[in-house]
Amino acid sequence: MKEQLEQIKVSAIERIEQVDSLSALEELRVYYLGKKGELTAVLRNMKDLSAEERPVIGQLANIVREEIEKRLVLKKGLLENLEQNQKLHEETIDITMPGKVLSYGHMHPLQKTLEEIQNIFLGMGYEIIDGREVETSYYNFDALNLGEEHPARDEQDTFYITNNIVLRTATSPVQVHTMETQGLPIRMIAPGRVYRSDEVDATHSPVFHQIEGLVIDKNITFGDLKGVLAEFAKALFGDKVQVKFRPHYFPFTEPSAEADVSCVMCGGKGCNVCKGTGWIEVLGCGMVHPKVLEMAGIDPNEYSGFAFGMGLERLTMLKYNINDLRLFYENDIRFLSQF
Ligand code: 2NM
Repeated sequence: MKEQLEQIKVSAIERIEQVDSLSALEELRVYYLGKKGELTAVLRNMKDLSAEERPVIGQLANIVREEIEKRLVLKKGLLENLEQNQKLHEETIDITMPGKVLSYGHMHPLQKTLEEIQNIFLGMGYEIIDGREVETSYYNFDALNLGEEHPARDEQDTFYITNNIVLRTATSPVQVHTMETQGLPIRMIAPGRVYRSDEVDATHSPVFHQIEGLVIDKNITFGDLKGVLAEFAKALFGDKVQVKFRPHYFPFTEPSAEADVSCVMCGGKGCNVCKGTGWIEVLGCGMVHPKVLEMAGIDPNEYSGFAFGMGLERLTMLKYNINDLRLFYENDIRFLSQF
């Protein structure tokens, strides 16, 4: 038994010496000292020994156990040190490496132009009023003096929800609601999404954005219209642009006009943006038709007013020299981050 204990000691010391990981070391501890370990197995046989031999072997067994335990503890400390050093080495931080670059969000060019336009009108004392995108055909057509046979009512141009509910084709219904409910005088703009049943191409989209405006008070004249809209165009495109008004026709205004600015690209000399004319159309406008005032409950003998409408996409394309409207909706960061 003495030899057996000696042999356990020698083999344990040798294997502890050779082990190179904490988990393997733990396996060795269990193998030699555990409940089913080699040393325990030897001690279990002590009952077969004589009374003289028992204390001698018992003492030897204790010495062997202590020796193995001591070596296990030493080796454990050694391995822990080693692992720690290796970890520290692997996790070295290179403080000269460049940091992570955060990419910031960016305001959409349409939103930028919208806010600019809103600020111009806010500065002239206008209110910004919201409306619904789903309208009755009364507010979208009838109240604007578009007769039953007006081509804009055609199913080919308008998205119909039912016979008399449509996706608004302009923001003018907001003006009509305002005239009906807000009281006078009125100075407002209505920006928002509008819908027309168009095929997508470089200048058309079934969903786009308009900004319409309305002024109603006593003694409002076409002179007021020209003054306000010329100021607006200069504020948006720069002091140097010239503004002119051409006669036009809209069913909801009389007289009606379109406003042009001298070409923002060539300054009026003629280029491919203005198609050689030197002028670019930027908005439609006119004096609100007496019938439209009357239908909204405003007496046209006492009050008059002007209204106007413009396309946000078109103005933004002119302002930033963008040649394809689809770019606004594709959310390509390479496009968006240019503005
Ligand atoms: C335009 C051009 C001219 C317009 C008219 C009205 C209303 F409701 F007062 F009659 N709202 N918007 C108007 C007038 C819109 O867009 C090209």
